[in-house]
Amino acid sequence: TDGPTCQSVVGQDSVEVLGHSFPRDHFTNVTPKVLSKVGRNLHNQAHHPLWLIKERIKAHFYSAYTGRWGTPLFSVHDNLSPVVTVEQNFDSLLIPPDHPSRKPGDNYYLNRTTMLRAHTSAHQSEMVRSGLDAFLLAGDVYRRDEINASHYPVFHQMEGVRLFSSHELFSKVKNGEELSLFESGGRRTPHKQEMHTLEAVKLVEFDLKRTLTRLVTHLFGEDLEVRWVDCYFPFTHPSFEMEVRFQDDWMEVLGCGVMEQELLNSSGAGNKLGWAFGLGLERLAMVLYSIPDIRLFWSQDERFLKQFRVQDIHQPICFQLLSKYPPLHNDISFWLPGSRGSEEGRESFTQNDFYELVRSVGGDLVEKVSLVDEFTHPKTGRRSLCYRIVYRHMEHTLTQQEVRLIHQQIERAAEVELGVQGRY
Ligand code: FA5
Ligand code: MG
Repeated sequence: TDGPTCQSVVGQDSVEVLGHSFPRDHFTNVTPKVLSKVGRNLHNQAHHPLWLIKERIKAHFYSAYTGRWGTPLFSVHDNLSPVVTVEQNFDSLLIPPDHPSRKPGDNYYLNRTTMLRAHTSAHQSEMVRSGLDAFLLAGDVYRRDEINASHYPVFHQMEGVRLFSSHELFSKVKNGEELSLFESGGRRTPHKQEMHTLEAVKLVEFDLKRTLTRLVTHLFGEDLEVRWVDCYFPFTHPSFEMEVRFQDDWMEVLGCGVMEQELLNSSGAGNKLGWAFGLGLERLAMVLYSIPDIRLFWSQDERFLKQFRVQDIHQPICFQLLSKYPPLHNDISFWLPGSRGSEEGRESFTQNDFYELVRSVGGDLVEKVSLVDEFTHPKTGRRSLCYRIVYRHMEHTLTQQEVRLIHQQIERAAEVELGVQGRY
């Protein structure tokens, strides 16, 4: 905020996103690759599978939850910019200044104060402050993360928030007029926040779990196996994750909980209690349509996209997997720069920097990167890592030659950009 005003600086000194210019500083770590995804808005692209899921969730909430006059209770927002302040993404959610989730290694910063949102929860506080009591919010979110079939640096979330006044929460309870939302002198326990009454929290938690169970049952039918896992978020307490059974394993599809009262107090809704959830649209779509790999959502291949072009959003989709072309793998090993605990006091090699580099060179051809070996030289103490990179093209069989070219570019880039010494 106190830097020079850059009016027409392009490229070097500033980052351009969605028609706005952001001055670079030592926090800037967005890459051209990730910026190229900003504005794609897959969730708003008609007939895209993520759009389809979003529309089905919308339709469910519109019809299942109506106000007194038959109007939808939940409003839906899907056009908020993914560029948010650090304050929105973290501070407004009570995430402490030194919390590990703020690490540049895990996030995409435009600069010290601005970032690509890491979750749709970044908008909770402003939406509540604007007076909304029940809303859904869909959007693209950005995280520097590992690379595999269910993790991609850009994915989509749907946030849901519902607030209750004392009257709304207790009106259906016998002698509800005698109950209250808040108590003083209470204690925080694994089940509730200090200022909440147990009866209020239990009703909110029950409504939250029932709402989400109804949602997934609506999407998947009765057969889906679901389980709740206790977890932790700085902005909800108690907090839960929902997992569903997928390909013989449990897959986490959403996080949720009773909103921290401090968040509501500072957003002008201190007289209410609320629940919130955030679900991964890709994860739901993968289970629903048996899409095996998260990269497919970015495919422009007609054979993929046309399968979702239905007249009616409730029409069942019979997704036929495009024939899976065989993978090829290549290993890369290198010595890390310097020795451990170098003087600068800052880690000179981080795993996510390497993942990022692999992805920016190899693009969507990279299916998976995994650490396969680690070695410390007994005399020099130098450390060496070996990663296996699995390459696969979604639309054709890769040749060893094609892969070798990309692999060599990765080897060179790792030496130049990360200062490692190749053992190629
Ligand atoms: C959150 O992002 C919280 N904001 C969720 C929340 C909202 C909690 C409101 C409480 C109240 P988490 O990081 O677990 O939590 O992500 C939520 C969901 O996004 C996950 O359950 C998963 O479905 C999806 N998700 C997370 N990381 C990825 C990824 N790298 N690729 C695809 N989907 C992901
Ligand atoms: Mg999680």
